[in-house]
Amino acid sequence: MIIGDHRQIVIPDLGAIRSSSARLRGLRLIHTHLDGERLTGDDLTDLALLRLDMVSAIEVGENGLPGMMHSAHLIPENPGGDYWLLMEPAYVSETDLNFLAFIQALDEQFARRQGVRKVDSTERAILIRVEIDPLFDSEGSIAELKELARSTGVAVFDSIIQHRHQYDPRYLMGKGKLSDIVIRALQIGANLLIFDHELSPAQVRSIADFTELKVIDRSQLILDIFARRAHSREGKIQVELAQLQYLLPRLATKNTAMSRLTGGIGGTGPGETKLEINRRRVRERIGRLERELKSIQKGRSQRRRLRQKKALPVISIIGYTNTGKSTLLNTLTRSSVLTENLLFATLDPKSSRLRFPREREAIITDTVGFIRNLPRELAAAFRATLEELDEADLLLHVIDVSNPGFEEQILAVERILEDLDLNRKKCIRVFNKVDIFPDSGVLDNLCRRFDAIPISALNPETLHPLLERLESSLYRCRQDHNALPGSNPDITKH
Ligand SMILES: Nc1nc2c(ncn2[C@@H]2O[C@H](COP(=O)(O)OP(=O)(O)OP(=O)(O)O)[C@@H](O)[C@H]2O)c(=O)[nH]1
Ligand SMILES: [Mg+2]
Repeated sequence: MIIGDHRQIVIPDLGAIRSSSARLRGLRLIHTHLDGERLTGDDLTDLALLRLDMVSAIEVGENGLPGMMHSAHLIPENPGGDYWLLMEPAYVSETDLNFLAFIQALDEQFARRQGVRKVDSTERAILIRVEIDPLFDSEGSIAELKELARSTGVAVFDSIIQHRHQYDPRYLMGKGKLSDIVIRALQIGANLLIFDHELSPAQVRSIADFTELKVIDRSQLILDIFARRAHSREGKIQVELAQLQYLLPRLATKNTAMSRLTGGIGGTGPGETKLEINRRRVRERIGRLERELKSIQKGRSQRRRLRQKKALPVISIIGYTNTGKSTLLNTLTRSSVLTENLLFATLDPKSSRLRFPREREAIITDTVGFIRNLPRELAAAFRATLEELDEADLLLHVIDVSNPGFEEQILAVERILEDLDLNRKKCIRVFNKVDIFPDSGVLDNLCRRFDAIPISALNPETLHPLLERLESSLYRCRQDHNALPGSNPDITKH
C-alpha cells in the first residue's frame, strides 16, 4: 500500500520482489485518479518497466465513491507489435474478472510465445545501436556485433537501431525507447542487452538499473570472447590484464547492479568473489601480471632471436578477424591450427615453416585477428604480441572479399598497422574466399583496384600465384636486406 498526494505516488524499489514467474512480477497496481483521467503514459511506463501483472486506475467521484476503473496489461509478442492492451473501462462493482485465473493464462501465453524461439543458450540478447551519424553503415556494424555475440554462445533474439541527433548522456537513447525495449525483452524472453558502443561505467549502471536487465557493451563482449579463447599462459595473462583494466573504473562504487554489471557472459568475467577485493588488490594483481607477462615475452623474444640466427625470412599473416588467416597458414604449411567460423578463433601466435617450390624456406606466422575499435584495454595488453610483427620481412594481409564490409575492414587493419608504426613494411594483399564471391568479373576489377591476389585458402590449387609472389618479393627484399649490416647472406645461396 502506497500513499501519495493528488499529483503522484512514488513506487519504491521493487527489485527484491520476485514472483515465481520470470515474466510477470506477481503485483498489480490499483490506484486512484482524482481528475477523472484514464491511464496516463506514466501508468503504462510503470506497467512495463516494473513488469506489473496489471495496472488499474479508479476514478473518484465527487462524493468519494469509486467511479470507472481503467485497466491495462502487457501482452505477448504479436503481429501488430503492440506492447499492452487497454481493457474496456468498467465500474469496480461490475467487474467480475477472476484475476488469478486471468493472469495465470496471460503468463502462460507469454511463455508459449517466448518458447517459439528455442535455444540452448542461457544468454538471450537484444542488440542495440544508437546511431547519430546518418551516413554510417549501422547495419554492417550490428551484423558484426551479431557475429561477436554468436562467438560467445549468446543467442541473439533481436536487434534494434535507433537514430538520434545526439546520445542521451545517461541512457544513450531516450527513456521512451528504452522502455519499449524492456517490454520487447519481456515479450521475447531476452535477458541481456548488448550495446554496439563503448558505454561509460555510469551509463551501464543507469541502463541496468532502469531496465533490470543485464547490460554489456561491445568492449566487454570482445573481452569475453578473448577470455574464452586464451589457452597459453601468455594469452591468459593478457586477457586477465585487459579484464582487470576494464573492471577498475567500474569498481568505483558499490552498487546493487554490480553482479549484472560485471558478471560477464556465462561467468567468464572475473567473477563475484574477485569483485569483492578492492581496487588496491586489483592494482596489485595488475602489477604482478604485467611483470609475469614481461618475463614470458622476454623468453619468447630470445627464442625468436635464435630463430633469426638461422636467418629464415619471416612472413606474418595479418588481417581482420575471421578472414581465413589460420586456414591459409594450414593450407600453406600443412599444419593444423584451429580454424573456426568464429571471431578471434586464434589468440596465440603460431609459427610454421613454409617451403617454396624452389626449396627455399621461410617462417610464416599467424597471429590474433584485428577488429575495428578494439577495446583500449585489449589493445594495450596485446600490443607486445602485435609489435612482434615488426620483425617480419613481409606482411601478408588476408582480406575476406566475400564480406560486404571488406573495404571497411581493410581500412581498420591499415589504421592499426599505422598505430603500430608498421605501415611502411612491405605488405601483400590477398583476397580470400573467392570461392564464395558471386561475380568473377567484379572480382577481377577489385583485384586490380586493390592490387590483391585472389585465393581460396581452402583450396591449395588457388595458391600458386600467391606463392610465386611471396617468394619473389621475399627474395628481393632479403637481397635488399643483405646490403644491411648484420643480416645473414646464407639465404641467398640457393
Ligand atoms: N568459403 C571459404 N571459407 C573459408 C576460406 N578460408 C577460410 N574460410 C572459413 O572462414 C572461417 C574462418 O577461418 P579462420 O582461418 O579461422 O580465420 P582467421 O582469420 O584465422 O580467424 P581468427 O583467428 O578468428 O581471427 C572458417 O570457417 C574457414 O573455414 C575460403 O577460402 N573459402
Ligand atoms: Mg585464426
